[in-house]
Amino acid sequence: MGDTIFGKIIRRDIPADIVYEDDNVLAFRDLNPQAPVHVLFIPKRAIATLDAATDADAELLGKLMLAAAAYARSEGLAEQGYRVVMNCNEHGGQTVFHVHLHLLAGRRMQWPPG
Ligand code: D5M
Repeated sequence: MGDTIFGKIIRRDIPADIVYEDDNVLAFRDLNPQAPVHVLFIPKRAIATLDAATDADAELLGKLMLAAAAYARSEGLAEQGYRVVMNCNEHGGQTVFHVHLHLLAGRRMQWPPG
């Protein structure tokens, strides 16, 4: 599995605005925010895409979701609500091939997404 820009962020080779970290998950602000709050949650152990995930990744992906939910709650975002998105491969809009969960909040989201 190739390294990505997110691997460099995990290793602190390049800077990022890190807002949350635990043993399994790192979260930092998106460089190109699409909402007033736009944070990316990534597993420290890289999985290229959701399509590449296996049963062995179930716990880690669950932790990713729960970390995003806990962060949203701790930042007071949960009551008004938020959106989490995971893009997969080209038509899904994935550009960085290290699984990541987008947490978007601070405005009313539209549906369907573009
Ligand atoms: O989302 C990839 C996201 O990653 C996209 O919203 C930009 C963001 N990005 C790319 N490089 C960086 C760095 N260095 N810091 C913070 N955010 C970054 P995708 O779902 O793959 O399209």
